[in-house]
Amino acid sequence: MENKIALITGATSGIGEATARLFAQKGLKIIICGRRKERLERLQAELSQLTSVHTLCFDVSKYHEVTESLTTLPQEWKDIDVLVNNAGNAHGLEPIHTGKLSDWEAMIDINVKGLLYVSQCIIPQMVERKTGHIINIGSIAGKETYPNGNVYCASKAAVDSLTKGMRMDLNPFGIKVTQIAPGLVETEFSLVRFKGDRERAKKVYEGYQPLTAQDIAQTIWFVVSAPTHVQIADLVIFPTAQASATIVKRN
Ligand code: NDP
Ligand code: 8X3
Repeated sequence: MENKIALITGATSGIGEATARLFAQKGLKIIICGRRKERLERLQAELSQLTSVHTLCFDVSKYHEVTESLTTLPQEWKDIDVLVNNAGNAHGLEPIHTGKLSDWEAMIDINVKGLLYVSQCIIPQMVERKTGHIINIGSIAGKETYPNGNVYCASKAAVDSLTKGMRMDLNPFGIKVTQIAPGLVETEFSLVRFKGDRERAKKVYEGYQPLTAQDIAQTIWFVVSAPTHVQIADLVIFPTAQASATIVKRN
């Protein structure tokens, strides 16, 4: 894997940041993306000690920002071997009849359309080179709908479905496509979902040991470093305390 190029969306926190750190330690060249420029620059400064790091500051839900950023990559960064479609969040946790339109639009625009926009820019060179690996970060929410999860669950069900479709369409070109579907991972995820309410976010992870972003990064590395003939299609990962989208054993 050394010297391969990986592009990670949502590398400014949580799972994406942990993946960027681990890939850098393993010697991959990395393109780290996100909207928070100062975080990207800080991470670049740190990880440049280990590997080559390129930053791209754009919003995945803005088609023109995505295409502008990805079509103007310097020549030496264009041949992306590994794409980690990780950027995404939940916005709100409300019953369907009180859900906010702006939250619904954010989740569909970021989690679904954003993943498509980025993929559309990167897949053609993989097809041309007949190589590549796409890792889509789905969620248990895409496999089991839970109360008040409605639109977030639907957006992740779309990721589940798109992953299968990508694997079929890219099969003739030897491109691997993997979905990783975690359960509860303690990151900034709940802070974003609850719009900065730290107390409410903290409660999500109380009374049991949640997964960490590093746990998921290790899983992504396992998937990416599998032998060429091995394609891990779909992985669900829970903390030991979790049995389904809604069953969590808390002390
Ligand atoms: P974080 O909130 O810690 O990270 C989310 C990342 O996505 C940030 O780097 C953020 O960067 C980026 N992002 C969000 N919106 C946009 C946007 N419009 N454009 C570009 N980048 C964006 O959460 P996680 O690390 O937990 O989430 C990563 C992925 O994992 C998401 O797809 C999430 O749905 C999924 N997931 C999370 C689980 C959990 O329990 N935490 C479980 C299952 C799946 P910035 O704000 O700088 O743009
Ligand atoms: C994040 C996990 O259970 O909060 O996708 O939806 S959950």
